[in-house]
Amino acid sequence: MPAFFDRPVIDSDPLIAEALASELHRQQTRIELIASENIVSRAVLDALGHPMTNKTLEGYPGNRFHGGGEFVDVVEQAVIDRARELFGCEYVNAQPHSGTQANQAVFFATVKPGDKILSLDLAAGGHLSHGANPNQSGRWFDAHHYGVDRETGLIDYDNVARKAREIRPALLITGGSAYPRRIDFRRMREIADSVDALYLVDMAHFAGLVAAGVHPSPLPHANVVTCTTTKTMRGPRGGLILSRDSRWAKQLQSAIFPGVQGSLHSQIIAAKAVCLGEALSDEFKDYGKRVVDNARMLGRTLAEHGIKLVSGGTDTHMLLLDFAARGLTGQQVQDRLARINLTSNKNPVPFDSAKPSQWVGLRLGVAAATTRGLRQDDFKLLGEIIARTVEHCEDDATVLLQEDREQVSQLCARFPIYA
Ligand code: DSN
Repeated sequence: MPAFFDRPVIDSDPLIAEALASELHRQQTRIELIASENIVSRAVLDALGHPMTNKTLEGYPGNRFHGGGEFVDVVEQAVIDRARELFGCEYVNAQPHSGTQANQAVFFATVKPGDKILSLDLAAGGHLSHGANPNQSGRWFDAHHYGVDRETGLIDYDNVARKAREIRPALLITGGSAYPRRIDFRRMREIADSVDALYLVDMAHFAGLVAAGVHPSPLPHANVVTCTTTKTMRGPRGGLILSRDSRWAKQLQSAIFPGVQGSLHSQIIAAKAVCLGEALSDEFKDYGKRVVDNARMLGRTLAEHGIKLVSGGTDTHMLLLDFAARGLTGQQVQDRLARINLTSNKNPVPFDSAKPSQWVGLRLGVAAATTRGLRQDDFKLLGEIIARTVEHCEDDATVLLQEDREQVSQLCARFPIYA
């Protein structure tokens, strides 16, 4: 057999092998606090690195354009069956390559170019693919946005209802990337119904919490739900479309293929099946509960140290910190945290500048570190470290940096990943 089939990347491509090894080391030695990230199981990695990646297939299980799909049919059907059980829904599409493509397919199935859509403003925590200007969705649709209340940081449902009456969108969207609170799905559906709009919930960030039973499910209320299998779901990169409303099944099937995608990513579908299998376990329920407890502890600790949290706290895995009153940018704090091996991302806060370099927010998420094993006491410690970092963001407090870096190293050593 040619060496090609068995030679590891370390022998065949040292540049890439070194980057892969460095990335693993980075993950092992830093605490990940980016809310859209998590740490997948060895079983998910096994599926991702499997020769199933060689298989090209279009269509759906039992009805493919190419031969040889019998084993991919098994894994795709497993995604469908497991997602149905987990989320209590009839319709599941396992194939979206990402959350954005899942949303794109929902648009393709339910609205026409030029139609009005109404979604959460990007700076208030929405998502690019919900009609933001630079995204295709912003170019193809007449996109309008609702925000949050300036004082509370919460969605003002009366304002959404007013906007919906004024605009009369074809599609009302909730969910996004940086809204840390629960959404009133029932109220949103009532608003959508009152103007004959369809209701789409993008639960990309909190899907794992819904799966674990620690967050209300949008499925009973939305016409269509999309999510990713990353983030709190703790699985591979990719998306899902879910619905209890079978009226949309046919359109959604053809919207993904051949509408917005071609061949499916077979090995990713296998990894999604593994992730959903894990999400059905008691261990996952416990993980979901710990995520919520840890996020609350981190929020409480930060607030006790005088850090302003948008909306005053969190109901999810995510916190949004606002440094406007301190005269700091999110980038400054992100850079300073990076120096003590905490990874985070700058983020706009509601009503923030349009320029990323001037954003005054920082988004934190606890899912990855919770998967790693950190518990509430550890998040209390992390909250104290983060508060101190913010306090000293502009000094050259080298001793503090060293102390904090050491504490983070100890946490990484206590909670190792990937032997
Ligand atoms: N929307 C981006 C985020 O939340 O970080 C990627 O999923």
